[in-house]
Amino acid sequence: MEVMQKGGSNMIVSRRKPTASGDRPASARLPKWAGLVCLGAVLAPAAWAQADTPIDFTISDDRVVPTEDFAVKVSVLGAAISYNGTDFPVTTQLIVDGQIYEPFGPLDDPEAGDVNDHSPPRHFIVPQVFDPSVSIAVASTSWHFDLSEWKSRNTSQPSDMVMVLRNGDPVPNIDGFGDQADAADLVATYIDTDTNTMSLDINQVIYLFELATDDVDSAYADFQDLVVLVTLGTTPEALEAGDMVDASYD
Ligand SMILES: [Ca+2]
Repeated sequence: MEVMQKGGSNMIVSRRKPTASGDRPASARLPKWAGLVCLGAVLAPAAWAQADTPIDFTISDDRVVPTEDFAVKVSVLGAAISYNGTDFPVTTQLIVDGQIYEPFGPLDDPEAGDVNDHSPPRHFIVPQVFDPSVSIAVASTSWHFDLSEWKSRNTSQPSDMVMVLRNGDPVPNIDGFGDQADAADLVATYIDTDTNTMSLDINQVIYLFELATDDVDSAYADFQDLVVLVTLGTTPEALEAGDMVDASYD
């Protein structure tokens, strides 16, 4: 996904970037959620009612790139990847300006870093203000039962296996594999049920990671193996003072 600025800093328009799968038939490379990634949305300027001052940012491929000084909060809203009732470990890290943050445990340790444990959402505010144009990325890895590495994603590298949700996007309509919760269940707190669209602040994005398969047409592809919310603010203190909205799911 590539987002371009148009008509000033407050207008952000997205378009789908050709991918390596571009030589496949169109019908084969457009999963049922394709419209979500294409929509990206035109963002309204600052007339947004929220606790913190909005931070302008663009999304280049899947990287969040703020256009002014910023602080960042990362929230693991949930994870759901399992087979025959056994959970696969999932680990994650935040990368800001090349610095790695692992507040929820190491990316390379499926035991100490596992966030697929049905816990309530986890939140972390990086205690630092960053310069504009520094990119933010989220990495994630799933692990097999024997604790061997399974799939890895990093939002700094565009992938069909990561979806990005912003305010106004349609709610993902993807069934969870087996008895897992649906992607929509994991983001339920951020859904406007009147319009069936995502209701996020202008300074927020949600990443939906598929960590079971590299095939978007697979039944395993349910895009809730890890769900991460990124919130930008002016300072760590401002983020701390903001509403800490928790999602809940089974
Ligand atoms: Ca799943």
